[in-house]
Amino acid sequence: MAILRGDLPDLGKDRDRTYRLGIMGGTFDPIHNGHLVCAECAFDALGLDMVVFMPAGSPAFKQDKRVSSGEDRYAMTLLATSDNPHFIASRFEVDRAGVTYTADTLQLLRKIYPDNVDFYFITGADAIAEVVAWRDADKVAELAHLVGATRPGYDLAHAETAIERSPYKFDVTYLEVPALAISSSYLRGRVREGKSLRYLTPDPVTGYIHKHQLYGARASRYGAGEGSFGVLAGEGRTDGQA
Ligand code: DND
Repeated sequence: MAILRGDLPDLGKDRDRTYRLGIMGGTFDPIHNGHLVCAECAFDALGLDMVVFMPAGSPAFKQDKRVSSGEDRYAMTLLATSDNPHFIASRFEVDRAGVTYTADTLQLLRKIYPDNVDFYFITGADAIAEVVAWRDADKVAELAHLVGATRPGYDLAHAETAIERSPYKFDVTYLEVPALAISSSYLRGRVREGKSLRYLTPDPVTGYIHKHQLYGARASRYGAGEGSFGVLAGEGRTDGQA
């Protein structure tokens, strides 16, 4: 299989040091400030060199759900990350055929990067308990450190028990990020109801959603309107309502 370096950051050149590459995987339907804050906190706390945001091409756990196209999710991810010098949006998973498994991604990245580049897969702490059941979880444990972002006051017992009981040796760092009870489904619901997304996701993402009529949004003739950004609830495309 040909491996495209494409849009991945060029790390590992200085053989006298170790590099830390953060990987923020997600469906990102749409990407929001929770994802961005989570990645920024991981960047700071773990001394990462870069964080690559990778929208999943065909998300493994969402085969029975409707998800916006990879192109739309990638475009929104690109818009959301474009003003941060240590964030990069990558097409690495979007361009891969078939169901997107994280273990496959990590194995391909391991072939691309020299061994002085370590991988830190960033995820919400809620998802840590599920990682043990991911396809080829042993490979995930072997190839990446995990970063589990928690909210203040979040009970880690479920995640810790799952990791302890796993036959594979996961290296997990838990990281408290500011309370952000934001989710992609919450944003989609707001769009359908004609409500503002301001302060929940970067404005260019909101603009993209309305321009491309995602999640039931309908662009007005003159673009975004005040507050509701010109959305009419319940109209327009229906994809991405998973
Ligand atoms: P999601 O569908 O949960 O992404 O997928 C997360 C990653 O797991 C993707 O890279 C998937 O390919 C991978 N995965 C999932 C299932 C199975 C397998 C792999 C497999 O290989 O078998 P979302 O867009 O919903 O969220 C992206 C990330 O952001 C998640 O880690 C989520 O927990 C986290 N997140 C937040 N973190 C902090 N504050 C918030 C958050 N909302 C979501 N408010």
